[in-house]
Amino acid sequence: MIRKLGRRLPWSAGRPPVRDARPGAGALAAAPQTDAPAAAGDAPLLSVVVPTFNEQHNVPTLIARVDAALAGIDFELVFVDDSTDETPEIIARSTAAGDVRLIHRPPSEREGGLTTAIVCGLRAARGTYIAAIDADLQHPPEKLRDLLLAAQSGADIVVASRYLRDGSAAGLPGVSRHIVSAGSKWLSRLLFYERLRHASDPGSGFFLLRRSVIEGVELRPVGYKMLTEVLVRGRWSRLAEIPYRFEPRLAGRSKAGWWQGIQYLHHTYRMFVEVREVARLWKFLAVGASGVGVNLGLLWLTTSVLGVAAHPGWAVGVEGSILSNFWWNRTFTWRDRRDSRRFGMVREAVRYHIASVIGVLANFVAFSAAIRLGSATMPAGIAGIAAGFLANYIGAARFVFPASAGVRPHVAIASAERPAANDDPAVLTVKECAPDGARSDA
Ligand SMILES: Nc1nc2c(ncn2[C@@H]2O[C@H](COP(=O)(O)OP(=O)(O)O)[C@@H](O)[C@H]2O)c(=O)[nH]1
Ligand SMILES: [Mg+2]
Repeated sequence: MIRKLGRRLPWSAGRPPVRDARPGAGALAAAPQTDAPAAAGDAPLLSVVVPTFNEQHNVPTLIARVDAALAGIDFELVFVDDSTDETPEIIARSTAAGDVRLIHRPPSEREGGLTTAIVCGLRAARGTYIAAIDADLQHPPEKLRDLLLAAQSGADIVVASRYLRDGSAAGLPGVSRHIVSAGSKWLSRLLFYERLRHASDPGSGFFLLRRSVIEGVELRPVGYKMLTEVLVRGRWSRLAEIPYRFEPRLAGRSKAGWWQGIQYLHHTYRMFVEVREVARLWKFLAVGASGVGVNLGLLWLTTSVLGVAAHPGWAVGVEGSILSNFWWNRTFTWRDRRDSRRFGMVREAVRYHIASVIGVLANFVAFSAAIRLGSATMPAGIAGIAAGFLANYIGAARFVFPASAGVRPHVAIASAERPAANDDPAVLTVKECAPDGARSDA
């Protein structure tokens, strides 16, 4: 099989030339590629994207094990490297059976670290299926074949999971990493339940997807959780999971630290705000909390400042909070489903009032039932609020903003175009790896 080793030539300054390992091949920076450029139909079945940051002692074993695991499969390895050690030179000397492509990012292009490296690799990958795997052998390459088979059997995304029976997270170094891993997993699943409820390990760095899942989808991850980004923003309907044992690092040190925790929170916030069709329940809850403030504020304003009587003041407070909640839910929680036809907003507002009345009735019924069953007043009040909230939410989701009224596409679409083909597909262009959301041509 033809081997190609590409690198971004503009990034080569200041580093020793990367050499092609084939007998007689010269330094790539000096000698142009002699391999025939891959034709459109020459794309491999599988691209394996490997982010590397100072992994010189792990890369030879990784390449050998990927090679053995994928014997007989048409694949390419795409390294996205930010190393300051000998990693790129070692990759260049590889003798893998699959194509090996290397993208070495200069310091000025490394913003975002690991996840932007993976996005870069995903965008550069040419395979029908694309996998991501760490270079430190914490992810056993032997599982790649199983992941591919699961995708070929119909799954859009296949996740290698530590949290299934027969899987294990034992290789995580230290108790704190176990706590952070489990905590972030549950927070993500709770927040983005629409997309993650079936994902046992949304923080896994080891996964495989059909390229259509991310094609035309703008990816804007921060930190380490690339899979969560793909699951939340990608276009997929079938998820498969395969258990695996997360091994200790073969060599070298982890680059993860407390900073990744901050980045995780930033990333979570970004997805919460930017992705329309997730976390609706929580957005609805946040809007409801703001409504309490509006209600009490108006009550105070009318009765204490303007001298209005208590009951009219109460009515203004309640109506003001209903209208404010309606506006926020229309603008934030269900903004992709709002009815933009003539009088659409009026229709929605009327329905929202009906849903609110039903919510109050549900509150009353639950409160009365709890009292009848012998409950004290406060727990009964809480039961009433819960029932009212639920009825309100279901009413808003099904009756005020039903799915059929959606007029926007399922996910945000940025640049759907891949950059124009390069003469030599083994040499990646700067554009090809510009971070999503930061493309000049987007
Ligand atoms: N290109 C690139 N790769 C990185 C970066 N940080 C980590 N990696 C790679 O991502 C993978 C996982 O990183 P690691 O430090 O092992 O994180 P851990 O497994 O969560 O402890 C390894 O292959 C690293 O070499 C980065 O900033 N840039
Ligand atoms: Mg690791």
